[in-house]
Amino acid sequence: MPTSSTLDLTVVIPVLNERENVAALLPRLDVVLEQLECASEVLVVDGGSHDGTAELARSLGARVLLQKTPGYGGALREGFAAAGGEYIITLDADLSHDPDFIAKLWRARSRADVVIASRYVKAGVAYMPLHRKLLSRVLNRFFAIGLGLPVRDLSSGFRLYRASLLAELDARGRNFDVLEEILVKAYAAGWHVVEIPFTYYPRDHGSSHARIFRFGLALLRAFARLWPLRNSVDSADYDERAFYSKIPLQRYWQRRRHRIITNLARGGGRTLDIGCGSSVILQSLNNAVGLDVQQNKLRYMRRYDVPLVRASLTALPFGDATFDCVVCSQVIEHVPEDPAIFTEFVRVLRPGGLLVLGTPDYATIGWRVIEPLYGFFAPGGYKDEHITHYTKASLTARAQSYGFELIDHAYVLRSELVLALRKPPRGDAPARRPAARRQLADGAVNHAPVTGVASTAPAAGAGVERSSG
Ligand SMILES: Nc1nc2c(ncn2[C@@H]2O[C@H](COP(=O)(O)OP(=O)(O)OP(=O)(O)O)[C@@H](O)[C@H]2O)c(=O)[nH]1
Ligand SMILES: [Mg+2]
Repeated sequence: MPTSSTLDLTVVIPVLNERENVAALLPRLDVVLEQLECASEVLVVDGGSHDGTAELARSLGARVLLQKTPGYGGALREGFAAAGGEYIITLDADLSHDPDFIAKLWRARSRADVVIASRYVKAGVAYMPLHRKLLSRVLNRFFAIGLGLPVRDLSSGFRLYRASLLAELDARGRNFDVLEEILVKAYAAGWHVVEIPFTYYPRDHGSSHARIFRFGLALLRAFARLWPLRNSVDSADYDERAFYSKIPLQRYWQRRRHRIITNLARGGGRTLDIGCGSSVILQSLNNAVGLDVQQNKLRYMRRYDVPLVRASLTALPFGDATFDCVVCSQVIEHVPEDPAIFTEFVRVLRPGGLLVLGTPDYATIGWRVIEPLYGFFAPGGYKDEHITHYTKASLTARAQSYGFELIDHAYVLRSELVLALRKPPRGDAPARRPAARRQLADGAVNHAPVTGVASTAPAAGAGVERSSG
């Protein structure tokens, strides 16, 4: 695990019989790093070279690590674990990765958590033998489309990482497939990935370590391993991807819900979106704060410059009457029934404020048909996570008992219900407002800043707040 240290940058170079290339690379690297004017180190990870690469690298001033586990993946993992820099740059030793490009990667570090030197974005170029290039392009497109990753060059090993990200990523791939794995896991955790154009040349000396057939098989296996993770509801950008889904029903469902909720809430003043996930709804509400218990989803949403807070819906870190509107969609069915939920809705809304509340209606034929289908096609998915079941009648009655007035309602495909509820104008005290819960809500359980992502843990009793569909 990277140590928190005084170094700004570690350059990790996996090597296997690269003596001639290392002799040319390391002196050039020294010049580049000198110009960066940061505290840096060069870490060469040797995979058992028998041409004296390790000795030469050491004599040229690099820190050399003798690799214990096999393969390029093992080399990266061991290099990451031993690196002392706040940032890590990985590059190949064979001069395909021009060390001068490091200055561009370094400059781009403020734009993202992972920066890829990319051959396949506009202005990127790859000079490679035709068959290698074809294979590389096909595999890259296959992975990008199959895994829904908005990255053109997934297999580029020339990258900059924020070291803290790698520490929690747990990459396991043995060989070059580790590169795709890191990206899938980075997206799942909500980190921001960008590509900058780069020109790639074939290796200067020595022979390739990429065994095309074996490499292809390992990649296919990696694809099968990564697919469930990429498509899990826990992946940070799940909700946003669902909005652009290629599955017509999922796309329709997401968009219909978006339309209903934003139509009800737009222009509604200061808004709190509870359980925002990475949903486009938060984006569309232009005066909204996003709140969720899942750190990775909030991390993903940082790129949109929207105020974000990590907290539980049973202990909202806001003062009384802070919001004109509260949106809470696809949340309450995921958490146990708790009086604190409505108490908190009432508390943070101003008198006369609007609550837009969405959940599946278990009294509808639509939902009773759709949910078992979900359960069949996605065992262990949403069906098992919907632990509290509401109907229009039960939810309306609950809201009314807290003083809300039902002013409108709509359905997504006659199954998912959205209620528009008005808090009484004079802020009458709700009938069932337990004193103990009030204390929890006001008691600084999760008082997080409104901007940026707070790192506080979810409050006791916090549920998993996420969107399905
Ligand atoms: N430590 C270590 N380094 C490796 C291993 N396999 C490859 N490398 C290094 O990883 C980098 C990338 O490997 P390459 O052989 O260049 O792979 P490639 O770029 O796909 O193929 P060519 O450039 O066409 O040879 C080089 O610096 C290699 O020396 C390994 O098992 N252990
Ligand atoms: Mg190479």
